[in-house]
Amino acid sequence: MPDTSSSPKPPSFQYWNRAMETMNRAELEAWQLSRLQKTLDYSLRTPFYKERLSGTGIKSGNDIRSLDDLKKIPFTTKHDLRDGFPYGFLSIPLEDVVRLHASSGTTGTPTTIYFSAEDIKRWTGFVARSIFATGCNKTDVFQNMITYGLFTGGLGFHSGGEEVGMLVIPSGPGNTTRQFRLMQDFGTTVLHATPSFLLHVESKMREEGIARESLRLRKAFAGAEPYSEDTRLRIEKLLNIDVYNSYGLSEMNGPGVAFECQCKNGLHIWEDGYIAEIINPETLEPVREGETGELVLTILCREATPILRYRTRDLTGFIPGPCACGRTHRRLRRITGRSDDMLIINGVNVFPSQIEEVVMAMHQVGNNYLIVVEKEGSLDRLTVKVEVGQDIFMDDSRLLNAVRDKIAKTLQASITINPRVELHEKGALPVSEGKAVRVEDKRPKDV
Ligand code: DLL
Repeated sequence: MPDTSSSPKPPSFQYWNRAMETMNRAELEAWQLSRLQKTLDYSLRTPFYKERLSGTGIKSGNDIRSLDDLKKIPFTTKHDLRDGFPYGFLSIPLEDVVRLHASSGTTGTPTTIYFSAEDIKRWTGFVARSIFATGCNKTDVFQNMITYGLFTGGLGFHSGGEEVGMLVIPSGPGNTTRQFRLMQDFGTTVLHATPSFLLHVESKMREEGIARESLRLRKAFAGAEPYSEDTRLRIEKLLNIDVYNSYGLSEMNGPGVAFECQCKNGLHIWEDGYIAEIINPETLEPVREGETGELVLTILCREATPILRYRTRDLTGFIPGPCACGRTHRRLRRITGRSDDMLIINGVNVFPSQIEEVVMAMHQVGNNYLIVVEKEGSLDRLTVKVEVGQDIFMDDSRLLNAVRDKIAKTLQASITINPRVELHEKGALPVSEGKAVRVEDKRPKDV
């Protein structure tokens, strides 16, 4: 149940579970240690960890005496999860499992996560807490425009929304005309989607002549893929709503791992459910506080599939200092991308997020873009395809040339590579209902 009793703070800083969300550091760490010990006990029942931990001297949770001992535990990778398919990470009898989620990734073998009934309850609690931290409550009408099914986004937010007491519309993604109809018929106040789908919704709204005033929208949760601060500001301005960054991954349940509160200054990682470390992906040593590195997570809130020190590949860092909302759980900076999504173009390292930062900050650019890398002879060729903004007409060639030039120059200043820039009409670039595919790397794989 939410705790809104005698709050000395403005009502916007409402807590779902005040005791857990504002615990002091010592209490939080004591909680983490005891949960870690339990999680280790569960993990030692899985075929995978039985073997992985065999050389470490860890025979039970009690062999971990302090959080510092965490470093005795080896990392777990996506590769390990795939190797353990289907039951290598299962720690309870199958008859006690009530649900599974899976992510297929690109290589085919899925990674599968199992949940007990208690696991589902705990996960739902974290999603409800996240939703509540953004100022939503039971009076909201919540349209969940993200994929349901094996993907965790749909059902995770669905249950969390119900737990908060919101009216949940399980619309799933796609069919924008139907989405607008639902928003109008039921007075939707809160949306959930990938940021790219929210941008698509906004373009379609204009195209279909839906008046913003005919909708009661006030907030949106956007996540499941990286996006820049400029993209957030663009969605907020165009749709006239508050957008909150939502981070999670299927290996750690799904959404509800880290979420922005109303201060919108970093994502609180729910440290009573997860231990977060940030490491240098090359040396595997912890980075200095505040530095960017790879996020490593240990789940503390799941018995059926314990996963220890999981290398997420996601790049972020801790934001030092307390948050004005009063929550004590540390904040992560916006996740800019993954250590494995870096492109090497003629020897220069380029993150797709650097390109997004540039193009989404330019008002001449519309809501969609695509990065294409190809071989031209022995060299790599980078093309950035962008949709033009609404105030630009495709028959004004002088203006188009000037816009193309400006984008190319600004990009070159940021990434030090001279890209080819192509301008496309609104709606001409591919749109995905789920996670956007922003990069097409067409170079032969063995080069
Ligand atoms: O995307 C879970 C989720 C559903 C999160 C709905 C938020 C909302 P996966 O499909 O396993 O799970 O993908 C997880 O997506 O490791 C990141 O690389 C990326 N990702 C997720 N949220 C964010 C975000 C879900 N807010 C992978 N910012 C993660 C940047 C994100 N990247």
